[in-house]
Amino acid sequence: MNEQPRREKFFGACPHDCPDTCAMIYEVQNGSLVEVRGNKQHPMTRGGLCVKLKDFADHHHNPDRLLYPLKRTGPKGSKEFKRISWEEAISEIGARWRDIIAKHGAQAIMPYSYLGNMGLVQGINSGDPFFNRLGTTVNEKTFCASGSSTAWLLTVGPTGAVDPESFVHAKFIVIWASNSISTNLHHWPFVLEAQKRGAKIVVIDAYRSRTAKAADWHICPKPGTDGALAMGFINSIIAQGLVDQDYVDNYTYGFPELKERAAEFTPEYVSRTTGVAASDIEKFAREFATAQPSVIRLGVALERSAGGGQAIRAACSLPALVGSWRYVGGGLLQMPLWDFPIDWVKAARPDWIKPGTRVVNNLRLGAALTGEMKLDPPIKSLFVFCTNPVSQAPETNKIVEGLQREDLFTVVAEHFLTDTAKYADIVLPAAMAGEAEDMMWSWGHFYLTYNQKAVEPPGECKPTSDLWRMLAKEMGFDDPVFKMTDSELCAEYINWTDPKMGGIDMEYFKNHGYFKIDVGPADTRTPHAQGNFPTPSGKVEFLLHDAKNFVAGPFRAMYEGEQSGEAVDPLPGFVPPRETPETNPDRAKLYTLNIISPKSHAFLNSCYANEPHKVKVQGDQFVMISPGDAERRSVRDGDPVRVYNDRGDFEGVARVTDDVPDGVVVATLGYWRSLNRSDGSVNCISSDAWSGLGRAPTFSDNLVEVQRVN
Ligand SMILES: Nc1nc2c(c(=O)[nH]1)N[C@H]1C(S)=C(S)[C@@H](COP(=O)(O)OP(=O)(O)OC[C@H]3O[C@@H](n4cnc5c(=O)[nH]c(N)nc54)[C@H](O)[C@@H]3O)O[C@H]1N2
Ligand SMILES: Nc1nc2c(c(=O)[nH]1)N[C@H]1C(S)=C(S)[C@@H](COP(=O)(O)OP(=O)(O)OC[C@H]3O[C@@H](n4cnc5c(=O)[nH]c(N)nc54)[C@H](O)[C@@H]3O)O[C@H]1N2
Ligand SMILES: [Mo]
Repeated sequence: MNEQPRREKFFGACPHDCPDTCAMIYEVQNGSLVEVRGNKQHPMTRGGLCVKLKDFADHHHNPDRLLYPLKRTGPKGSKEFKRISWEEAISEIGARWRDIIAKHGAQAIMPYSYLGNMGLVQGINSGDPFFNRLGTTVNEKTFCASGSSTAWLLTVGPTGAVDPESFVHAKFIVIWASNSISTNLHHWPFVLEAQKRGAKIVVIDAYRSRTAKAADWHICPKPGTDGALAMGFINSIIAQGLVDQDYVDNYTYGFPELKERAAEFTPEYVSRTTGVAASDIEKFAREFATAQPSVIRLGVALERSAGGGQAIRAACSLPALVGSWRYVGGGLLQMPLWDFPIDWVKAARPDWIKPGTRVVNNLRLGAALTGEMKLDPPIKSLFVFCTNPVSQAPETNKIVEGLQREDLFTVVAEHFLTDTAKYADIVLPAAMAGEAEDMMWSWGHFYLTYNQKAVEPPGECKPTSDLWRMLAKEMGFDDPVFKMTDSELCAEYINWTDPKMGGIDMEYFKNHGYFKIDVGPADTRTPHAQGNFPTPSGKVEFLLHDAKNFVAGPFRAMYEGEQSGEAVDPLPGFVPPRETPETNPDRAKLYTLNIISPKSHAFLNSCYANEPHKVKVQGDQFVMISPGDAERRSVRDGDPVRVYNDRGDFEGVARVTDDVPDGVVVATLGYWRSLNRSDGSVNCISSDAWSGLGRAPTFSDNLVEVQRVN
């Protein structure tokens, strides 16, 4: 009688910017998404969802969601909008752009996107074909892993390297600047399994994070000094006679030069620079070399200071030096992404960029919009999707100033009226993951994961892919890519004939939901036991073989020409952070504390930070400070504090704790400034300076001062 209609099930893929890319199941009843579960069949993500995703259906039903296109009626940032139709929205965008192009050229228009959605069809690069065809400014996207990737490519080339599932075989696991329990949760059981089998877990982190607390050994260098630490490890390995000379002779390039460089990094010097005891440096070197297989999981955060890239090159040299690559589970894990058979050229159409088109980096948005960069033509229109720069990009006060320009025509496609969307002239309501078909790659494992459309989007929300179809029509482009369906696009971007695809086709995804690309079995795989590194020399390049020729294959276009203007050091080494009491004493007279701003446990970047039940788990914006530093400022636990430097300020609640060393404060990322105390969040204080490699951000390289708010 009161029989419930049957629940339909669809395959899902978590769309978030996270290494885990969980396989999920959407459950639908009467056309409504009622539950989202992890897919238990999946060998890596195993049916568990994190604190962010465990009520993902509610996220879809959040009453604050944007449901209709909006047009601004009040001053910029006032949140005064009126509802308009999609036809009006698209034709207004078309009209404004035609006018801008006539007066200033298409480069006065700039897209701005990031990994709010990682999907090949709905995510970060989905707009590239359209904007490249239109001839806009190219937005260089180096928020994350660009410094790490540059260092990786220079040293070991585009290899997926160690399978995260092979970690169970490791005996010495180093998690370097990654808070895995919060940011890579589904890798943690593999680490624990290794520990159960006798492995030692070492976390190298600038404060006692959740993951550091769970480790066997926490090594705590001063922020941004990891380059010195890694070079110190190299020196100590050599000094203690622990080099695997056979591996080094056959599969590495430039050992004599590395040895000479490393000799400068005596235990005493490294200890003074990093704050890590000389005895710990020697002990680490000994154990890393002898407790084989040893493996390093490189966190993205390692790149976030002036010397980040150089530090990563040094860290990437360690396993080759001691021959870890010989063993199953030994070596390095950065991003398995490099092995994915995806046709990035088809997905992003870099071949449509006209020669001479200018590039504006996403970390310099404030400088670009305010005129500080003196762009000619200036940016007259900004099109933002899948990112929230007012929360996530550095020097946010400058960005807000730029977004308030009356002559800037800003369009934002979003789920919510974020700190960025509120400054838009036109807001476009975006579909969520369960509402659009997509194909997800991963930067934390070797699975491609298919996301089926489970339900219709609510209101008038549209998937991102529809934007490019509508805008292409409006601008008169009839290239085939703008007429393809989402299903066709999913299939289009995969190189099905690559042996790693194992001969499968789209039907396989429709029946199974995910596929592990064929890189060999995790229990026997040793990808670099005999070298075979995809570098110019085929070896691990301690010394650059040919700096101009460092990227093989399809990634060449992405990394060609290190554009920072600085020559690349032929060897790894230590570049000191820009902002510390030791390296910038004048600045340190005003601001004495190094701030680090890692990820929040219960938010995904700024996603979910507007949802009260997630803020309840995460806590209000807090500032962790050592007992000594707190006492010197008359700050007690729970006091409201202001954190400031010359770039801006934000407020939070003090957490006095010896989890942070003296001289360091920690404030996690993602809080919306409009929901925080005093309209500020952590990126108000961070610098838009690049680190040395890959134009990476320097979020861990900022001095601030903290004062109690009365
Ligand atoms: N819960 C949650 N998960 C996430 C995200 C999120 O916002 N929330 N974001 C996703 C994204 S985009 C990314 S890139 C990944 C990032 O994942 P992680 O690489 O884990 O990034 P973070 O949490 O920023 O930083 C990790 C650790 O590095 C430490 N650290 C910072 N600077 C330094 C330094 O100079 N030296 C050393 N040794 N340690 C340092 C921090 O204290 C922190 O504990 O996480 C993804 N997963
Ligand atoms: N201080 C400091 N700053 C940092 C970092 C740090 O560690 N410290 N980390 C940096 C890193 S690693 C990263 S990756 C960046 C991340 O920065 P962002 O990529 O800007 O991350 P989010 O805040 O998650 O913003 C994504 C936005 O996209 C929206 N969105 C999600 N899916 C879709 C969709 O399908 N369509 C549309 N139109 N919108 C969608 C979401 O609602 C959200 O508002 O932040 C960087 N900023
Ligand atoms: Mo990231």
